[in-house]
Amino acid sequence: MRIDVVTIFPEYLSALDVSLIGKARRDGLLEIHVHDLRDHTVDRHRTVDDTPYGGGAGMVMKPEPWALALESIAEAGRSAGLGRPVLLVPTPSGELFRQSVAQELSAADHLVVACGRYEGIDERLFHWARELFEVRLVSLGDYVLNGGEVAALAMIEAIGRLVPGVVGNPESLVEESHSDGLLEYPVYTKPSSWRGHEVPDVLLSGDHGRVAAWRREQQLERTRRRRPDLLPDPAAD
Ligand code: 6GU
Repeated sequence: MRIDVVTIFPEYLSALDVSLIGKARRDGLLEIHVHDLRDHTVDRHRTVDDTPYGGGAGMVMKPEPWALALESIAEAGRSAGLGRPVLLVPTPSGELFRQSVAQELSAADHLVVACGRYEGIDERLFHWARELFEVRLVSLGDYVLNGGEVAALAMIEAIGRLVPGVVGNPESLVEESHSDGLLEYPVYTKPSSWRGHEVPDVLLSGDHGRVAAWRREQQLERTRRRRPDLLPDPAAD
């Protein structure tokens, strides 16, 4: 998978050099390019923002530097024989980025992430971009970050780890929170007694059937307590 990230803070994305995603890049499983949006400005001050029409607080990102950056990236993908790219736009006004979205996006061969700052990007950019990209505006949740960079890191990690080969043991992708719509069961390691806290007996029993049933119960109980919104609505028929 090829991933291009466009930002005015390229150094923010240096986290993509380390850990699992860093290794996947070195192994050639993920090809990640980070671009400075200001390299696609044409004025002496390398301006990327301006005041909003209609008034209001803050600044809006100008569409033209984005169009120039995205055109050159789309062309690079086309030259490399990649399919229609997905333009992923982290924004608190997007659809919720959930595991199912990560799953869908992990099947793409070219992902382009547009990290906005300030009050956002001129809306016309997204309409223009539909010609070249499948456009998806996505939010991490109901809170506000200063820009798309931290969200982009989270999304790239969630998507990248689903690309075959990136996670060494594919079994670890099956038994984890959200993979089956429920939260993960609690986990324990040695020692079995630690500072007066014990590992549940069933996990020491060696009875795989009982362990599996207990874990399922724990998943349902945790989800009911912490995230009832994930369970089917009992009021629905
Ligand atoms: Cl994707 N972007 C920003 N700026 N803030 C957010 C977010 C995204 N998701 C939650 N808050």
